[in-house]
Amino acid sequence: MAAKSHRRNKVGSRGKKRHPGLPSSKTLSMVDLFLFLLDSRIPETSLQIAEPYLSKTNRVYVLTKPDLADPEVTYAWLKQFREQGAPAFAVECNTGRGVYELMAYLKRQQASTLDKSHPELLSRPLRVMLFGVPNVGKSSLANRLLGTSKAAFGARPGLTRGSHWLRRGQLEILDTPGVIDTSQAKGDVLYKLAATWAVRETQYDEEEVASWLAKEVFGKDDPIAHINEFGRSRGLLGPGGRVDFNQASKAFIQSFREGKFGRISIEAPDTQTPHAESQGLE
Ligand SMILES: Nc1nc2c(ncn2[C@@H]2O[C@H](COP(=O)(O)OP(=O)(O)OP(=O)(O)O)[C@@H](O)[C@H]2O)c(=O)[nH]1
Ligand SMILES: [Mg+2]
Repeated sequence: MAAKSHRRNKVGSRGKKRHPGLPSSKTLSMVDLFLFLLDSRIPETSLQIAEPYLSKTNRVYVLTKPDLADPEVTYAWLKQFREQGAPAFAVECNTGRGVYELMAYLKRQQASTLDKSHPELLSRPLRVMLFGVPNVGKSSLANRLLGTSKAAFGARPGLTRGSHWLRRGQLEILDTPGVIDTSQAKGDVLYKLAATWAVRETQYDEEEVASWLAKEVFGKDDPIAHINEFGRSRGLLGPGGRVDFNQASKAFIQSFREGKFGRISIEAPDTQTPHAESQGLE
């Protein structure tokens, strides 16, 4: 009995961790391909934190929100994944850029579901599961691939509550909630997840995250002074005309999230060094 319930706690292969919000193992056994969504700004962290949940087989990487990341760094990530033998795509769900390439790949995979011994029978739909940290763009990708707006999406993490199958033609998509446990994330991992809004506001301290961004991503020696200057430029003043540091920190993070400082990759493959100055952000 214990062994059986243990088996239910695996995703896609043996020994993987399972969150209670994930689809049942029966549903998972129906999935042909796992689309593993990684935020283009932090692919390494998105991957590391989700890795314990998902099998290495039948995995396709999708770098999301590439419009917010340095295009050269995103290209380098795609190259690295492909050199490691994993199919990888960058898809901008807001505009649909890159969705054609992913769709063409899925169509080729779908064609291979044709039963070779009975070619007179129609091939069955391809079943694809979307998986990734909260707010990475899973529901937006489901909508793009299916040409609908059936999957609810929004700016805050934790919007999708349960797993849902959505279908159009020969494609079935399982949209999942962001079930990866981020509650244990600390230090740089937490700051990166917070900066890209993969965790809720209650999980981090805005002032710490903004200071980390200013220091580690923008290379500022005096991050506090930098955020104060930013706050002053935005008129975020408190009593006595002093900068409201908390409001300034929140606005600084939000500006980063919206790409107002430019297209910034926080993480790059080993061969690349992301640096705000080199991306013309100053
Ligand atoms: N800039 C940018 N924003 C995007 C892109 N794709 C999705 N978003 C935005 O990212 C936010 C999260 O999108 P969702 O599709 O709800 O993300 P999710 O992974 O389903 O989120 P949960 O269900 O909460 O885990 C929304 O505000 C989307 O508009 C993109 O390519 N570029
Ligand atoms: Mg969602």
